[in-house]
Amino acid sequence: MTVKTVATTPFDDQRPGTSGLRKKVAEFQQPRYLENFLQSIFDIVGAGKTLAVGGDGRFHNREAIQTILRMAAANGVGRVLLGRGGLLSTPAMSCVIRKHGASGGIILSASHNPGGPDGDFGVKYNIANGGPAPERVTEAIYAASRKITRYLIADGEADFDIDRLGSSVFAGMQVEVIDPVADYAALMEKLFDFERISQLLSSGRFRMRFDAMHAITGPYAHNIFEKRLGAPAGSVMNGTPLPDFGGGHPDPSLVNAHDLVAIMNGPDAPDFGAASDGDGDRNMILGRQIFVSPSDSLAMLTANARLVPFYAKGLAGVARSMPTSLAVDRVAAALKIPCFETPTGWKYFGNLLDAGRITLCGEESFGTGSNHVREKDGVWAVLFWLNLLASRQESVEAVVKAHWRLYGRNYCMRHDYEGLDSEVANALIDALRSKLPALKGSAFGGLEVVRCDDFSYLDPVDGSVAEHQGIRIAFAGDARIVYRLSGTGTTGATLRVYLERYEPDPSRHDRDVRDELRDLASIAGKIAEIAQRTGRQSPSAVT
Ligand code: VG1
Ligand code: CO
Repeated sequence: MTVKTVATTPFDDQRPGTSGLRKKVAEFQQPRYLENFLQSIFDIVGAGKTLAVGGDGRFHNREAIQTILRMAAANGVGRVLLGRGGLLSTPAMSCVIRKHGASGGIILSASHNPGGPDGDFGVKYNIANGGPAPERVTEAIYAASRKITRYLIADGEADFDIDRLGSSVFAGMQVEVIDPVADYAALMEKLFDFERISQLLSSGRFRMRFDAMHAITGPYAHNIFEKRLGAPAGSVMNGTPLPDFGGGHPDPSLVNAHDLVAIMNGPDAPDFGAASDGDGDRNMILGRQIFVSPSDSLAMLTANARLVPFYAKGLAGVARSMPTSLAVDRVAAALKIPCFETPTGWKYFGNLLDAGRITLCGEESFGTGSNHVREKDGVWAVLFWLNLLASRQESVEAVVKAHWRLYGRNYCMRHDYEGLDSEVANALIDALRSKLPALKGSAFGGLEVVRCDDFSYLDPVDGSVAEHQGIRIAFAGDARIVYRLSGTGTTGATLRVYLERYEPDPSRHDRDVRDELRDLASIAGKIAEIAQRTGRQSPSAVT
């Protein structure tokens, strides 16, 4: 193998966001763009003995894998574990890194962002614990990308056959092509009561529908739900991964998973519905004519964890991202276990999981997970729900309503203002920040502000601090507004406004979320001057 040293100059926009570096496909296709970022990773984390590689199969995935293999070989990586076809879901990547003791992994994905030639692409580095690199690592990679002068690549090699299972040598480096599903499915069998779930799924009394949205979870869902657990063929829909996700938006929400939602709200609806996103780490849970909000789902999994074999001994603690509703806090208090509040993004859960301080964690953005891997995990969340439904022998609706009766209901909703001018969005947040101290004590529409701050997180494990993680405004009567800017978008800025209100009264648990939060939404608009500053009268997305 000959190593070629190619001279390059920096791109100044390679700072990883909430979850890796995400850009338009066309940006990643520019000469040297992907190479620069990969070299910056190798320069910071070193070659490592074993590197796991895989992606969600989106457009440009296969080409990028060839570049990674050539650069890994040139940078002295000992061995690569590659998902067949260049495929690995994000949670499966985490599982593979941990199981095989890899020093890290490179995930090619822009997750819930659309794919295809005009869509998005992304690269994320995970560390040896299987989780996303923490901020000090991503910042070091960014710093390296700012002063890069050369990259190393193996020269004169034909493309590697990524579709053939087995071990071979490529450019002097060992490459093992592995089944992307096998290790992950084996792990799931260890966590959940597969016998019980399979009795339910093959009983004929219970029907499920899983929408893989033409993204990475198709092969996982076919294998686990249909093949291993005996759900009838057809239980998995849109199960073939496509480079453009069939033209859809692989984001499991009520809006984007419209086909599934129509089925679950239809006349002969199945008992259980679920969907996952581009890279398989998100989940949406539905019952017949009922949607389980991700914040509620985290609370309900926490409350029912003892029904699942792997969690039968109880939970060490739980964590939620700051904008996630406080529903899980109430369950944690009842269970007398700690509940941590972290900044948005899975990388902040890693230390707590590694230190054994938490067992479950989640985000309002359709993400739930546990200490079984170090990523959020869509198929895992679906199995968790199936396990608890099989154990309780109740409908989703019955489980949800019983939970609300016991703990009260946290109505919650997120308003997104997408594609804003970045300067306008930054100025809006800056203005809010400068208002903060004075806001306390003032009242809006009869609601008094009792606390407000710019969220700063002190990691209790390593003492690191993450500042400016969102503006929080808490009102008397357990209502809350949170504002933050998205760190995953690729065009302009997205303002996220999170609204939440606690309702203890069971006679008020069946109301419409939008109605219940209408007043708070208008207060949120007023405080941040959203319409004046952005010219938008309403959000572009509501979840
Ligand atoms: C969004 C979500 C966040 C999630 C992140 C990655 O980030 O809000 O909760 O961790 O996406 O999810 P942001 O910065 O745009 O709000 V995934 O499934 O796209 O990796
Ligand atoms: Co994702």
